[in-house]
Amino acid sequence: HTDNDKYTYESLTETASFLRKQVPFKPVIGIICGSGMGAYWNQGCLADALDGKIQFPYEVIPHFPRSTVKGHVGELVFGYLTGVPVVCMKGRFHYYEGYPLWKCAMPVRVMKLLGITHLIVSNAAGGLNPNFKVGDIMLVKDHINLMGFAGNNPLQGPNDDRFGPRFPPMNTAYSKELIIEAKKVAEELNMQDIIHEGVYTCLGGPNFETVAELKMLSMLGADTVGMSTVHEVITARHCDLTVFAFSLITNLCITNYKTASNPNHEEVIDVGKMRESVLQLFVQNIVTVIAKQ
Ligand code: R1P
Repeated sequence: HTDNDKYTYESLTETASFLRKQVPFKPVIGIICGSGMGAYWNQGCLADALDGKIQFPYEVIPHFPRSTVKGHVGELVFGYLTGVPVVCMKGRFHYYEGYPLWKCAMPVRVMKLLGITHLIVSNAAGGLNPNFKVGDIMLVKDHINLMGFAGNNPLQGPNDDRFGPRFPPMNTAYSKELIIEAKKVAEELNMQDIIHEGVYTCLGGPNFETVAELKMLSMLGADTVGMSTVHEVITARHCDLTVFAFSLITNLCITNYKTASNPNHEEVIDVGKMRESVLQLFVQNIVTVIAKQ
């Protein structure tokens, strides 16, 4: 995984100028739509709801990886959300697809070069916290970079100071201010009963976790577990983007040996569909708040 020297500032600038030439406005917010935000089905993704859409399938964008998740429509979609110019990733790249972490996260740098100042990251995750129910939303206040513990990090390799510093801090990764604002938005939408705050952790996947692994994660203080987000957020903070992230709880983690039911990707999609409209409204209102700042 050392070919990240091909993804230099210059080559990502080429990607950004390819896009800039075809989009007549500058996005101010980037939104990563994962499994919880409709990225895995054709209709109902937040990206489809943008006004004045301009879409780029990932395969036409220079230097971009391609989505390999089944039924996954991989596109970068530019448009306006409640009048605010945004760029949405409809579908993301995962480590389990065979991409190294820096490549999974490279679209974040492209969005930065395009001019975004804020990144909204959504994911579908398993709920470890016993107070969480399926369909609840957890605002991410922190993460545990488990793959980082094992020496795997999207920022590995030569550092380019034009993106950010060699040793970026991560203790303030998730904007406290935006968490406060998101809670206000949730109250306005009468969603306060399904909103929590907590710690996300990412494993490499693609298999779901064993009982012993989930018990361990729970002991470590993780509230949700998934297979994304952490490397995107590290890359975003490295280049000084303000980050807001949330998990849609699509299944409850099984931490005993008596339960025979298996977690599966279908339930992840079903819960995403169930929360489709409310989550779109939630993100839309947060975008409005950010744009007013
Ligand atoms: C598993 O069902 C998929 O759902 C989550 C996991 O990371 C995995 O990709 O998706 P997102 O994190 O992309 O939302």
